[in-house]
Amino acid sequence: MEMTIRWFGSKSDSVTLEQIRQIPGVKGVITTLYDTSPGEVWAEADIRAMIDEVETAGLHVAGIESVNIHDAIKVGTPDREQYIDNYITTLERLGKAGIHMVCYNFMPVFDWTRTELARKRADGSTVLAYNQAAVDAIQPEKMFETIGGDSNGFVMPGWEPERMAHVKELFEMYRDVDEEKLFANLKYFLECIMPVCDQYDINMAIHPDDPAWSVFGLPRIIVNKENILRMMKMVDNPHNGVTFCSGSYGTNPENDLPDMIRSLKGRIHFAHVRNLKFNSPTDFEEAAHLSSDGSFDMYEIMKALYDIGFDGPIRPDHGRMIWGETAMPGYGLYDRALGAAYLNGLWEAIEKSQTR
Ligand SMILES: [Mn+2]
Repeated sequence: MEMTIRWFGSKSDSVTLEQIRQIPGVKGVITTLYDTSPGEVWAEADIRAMIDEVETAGLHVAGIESVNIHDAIKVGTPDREQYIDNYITTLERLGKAGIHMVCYNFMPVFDWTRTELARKRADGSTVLAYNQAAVDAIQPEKMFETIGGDSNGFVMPGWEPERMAHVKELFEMYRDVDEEKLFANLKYFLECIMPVCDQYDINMAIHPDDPAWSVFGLPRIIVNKENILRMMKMVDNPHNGVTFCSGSYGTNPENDLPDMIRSLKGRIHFAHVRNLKFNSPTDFEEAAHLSSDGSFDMYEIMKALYDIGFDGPIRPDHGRMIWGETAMPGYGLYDRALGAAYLNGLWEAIEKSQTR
């Protein structure tokens, strides 16, 4: 595996490349072009500039998170052809520039959903949290005010104001899309892009839906072992793979995370590893990465990744906000650096216990 950190670009991130470079064991960043909208073709010059900026700082771009999918593709409207062509052109340009991993998701309307961005924990740190009763009590369009209004002035990925201004229209677009339709549209999209992925050896890594169940009545399909294996089989190409995100699949305690990892040997192209603390089956908060701070056994998760021979980029995921830092919720420097160091430590111990 290769330890990486997500970076939101010099215009949007409070964390600098120089700081990332000083985290032990981190040589790669996961980034994207933040000025593009879903459906747009990425300009070659912009891709080059992004790579050059990262390389000038002594790091490299280990993958893209994300190249977002236009709603026309998810809904399956006639204009999806144009958007798929655009996506293929972007992949071709990324491949030519030496990028081999692209993360994306297939969630309708909302990306990840949380009900609090700064829940205070006993140690004074703040974390993102989710409470089902709070989601049930809120109108979908009000959700944006919760997420957008409490983010320390940062624009949260997936919750861009331009997008949320159209939330009612988006719901209307998805009115006739059920789970089967969403699966069919995902299959159609993947079959169209696999040739360019084969040509440039680009690993597509679908991010699970977060939380891993339907919210606001919208269909969600990338939620459990059964569905993800169905997706792997329906387009049975090694370039059709997954981002294994422990914090997203783990929102459903019925998901056995190490077992899921083992069932996806050869198809995990990217890993997000973090811990959650469940206060009840319908209320959880993000914890420190350390196993004992939350509900997951992080050793077993890393061991499963080791056992399947995982060699892609991995990153600590959302961190707590600690030590007085002001940053995008979940994406401060300090706790993610602690997470990277901890995951590197687990990996070294697992590796040495296997080979000595
Ligand atoms: Mn994730």
